[in-house]
Amino acid sequence: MNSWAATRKDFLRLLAAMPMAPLAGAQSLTVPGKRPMLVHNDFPEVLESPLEAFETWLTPLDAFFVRQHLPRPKVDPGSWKLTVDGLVDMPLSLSLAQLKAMPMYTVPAVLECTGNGRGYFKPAVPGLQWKKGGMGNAEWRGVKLADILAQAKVKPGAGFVDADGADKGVAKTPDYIRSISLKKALLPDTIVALEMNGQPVPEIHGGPLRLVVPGWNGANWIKWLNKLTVAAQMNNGFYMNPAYRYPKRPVPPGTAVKPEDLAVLETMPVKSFIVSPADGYKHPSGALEVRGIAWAGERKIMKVEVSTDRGITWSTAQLGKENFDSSFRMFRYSWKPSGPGYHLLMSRATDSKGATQPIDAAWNPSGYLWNSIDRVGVVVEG
Ligand SMILES: Nc1nc2c(c(=O)[nH]1)N[C@H]1C(S)=C(S)[C@@H](COP(=O)(O)O)O[C@H]1N2
Ligand SMILES: [Mo]
Repeated sequence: MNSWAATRKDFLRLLAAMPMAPLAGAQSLTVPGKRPMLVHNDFPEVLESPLEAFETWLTPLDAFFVRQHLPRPKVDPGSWKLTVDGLVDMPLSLSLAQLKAMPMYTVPAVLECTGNGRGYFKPAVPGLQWKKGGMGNAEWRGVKLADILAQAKVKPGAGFVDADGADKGVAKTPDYIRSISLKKALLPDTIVALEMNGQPVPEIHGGPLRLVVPGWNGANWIKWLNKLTVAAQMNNGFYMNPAYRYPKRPVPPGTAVKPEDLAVLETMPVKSFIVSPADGYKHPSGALEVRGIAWAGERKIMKVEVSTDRGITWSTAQLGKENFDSSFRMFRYSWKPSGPGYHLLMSRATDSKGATQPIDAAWNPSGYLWNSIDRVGVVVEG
């Protein structure tokens, strides 16, 4: 519909407006292949999932969130190549057909934007004002990155794999490249995905090829993957430094942090959401089922508790049967309201390392890793 020149002009206008002001309530918009989403930007697309997307263990593709820094590249699966170079004995250039001929693995995993929940930090942090829906759980299928690296024969001294997608830098926004440690790259769940929930990875989610880095922040999950470079040192481009860094020690809310006091982010924290009832729900009377989801970076969920008395007492919720590292765990709790009026429902998850959610996530200058205990208000009418 738009010519490139027109869309590029929009993009430059958007860049000029950065850092973005908090949206006074994102609007709904229909994008091809998507149900109405909360729109933070229409170009490049930044779309947040509505809460009902989390009623199921796998997040439906038409409701899965989207986050792009740059305009989407042109994609031609027939001529797609994934090159592997750098500290390797056998540089590779693999077609999709060659990748499909390799052993394929299925990995369920949560993809979560590092800034998911940024909109809840006080004082407010500039940037996309994500609420709860900057994440989703999908079943990814593809080739182990370890198998590709084994073919390329990594040389001694390698420590990192730089991943680059086909999207290119525009104006002052640099090319989007991320480095992951060779240790993470070689884990069996780190895959180069061709499928998402049983379909070819949709273009908007990085099809035909995207990196899946379970438990690590979404920034690492490179879309339209076409280049891997094995290196001794971590890439030091804009998206590794200063972007996606977190204070080495807690800082007073609202303060600046020196670059040398920031460290690269890797795993995501333990987190839970009440999906139903929705905040503001009016309940006629009687028992009410509280349902939600929990997940915990690279770990499993061991326990979810619900409080209906503002955190004074906590009851254990029933956990769903799907129980994998780095994936959603559903929970449910049958609540018998003590009487009519306004009630606050809270959820708190605990992971397989014993980590649990804080009352208030630590403020940080980029608004990353928001994982406060969830709270939803309900009015019981009778
Ligand atoms: N090539 C490329 N990969 C990318 C990005 C990008 O802008 N370009 N954004 C990253 C970020 S910050 C996130 S949160 C996820 C979002 O993936 P999704 O749009 O499929 O939900 O993709 C990551 N991979
Ligand atoms: Mo992100």
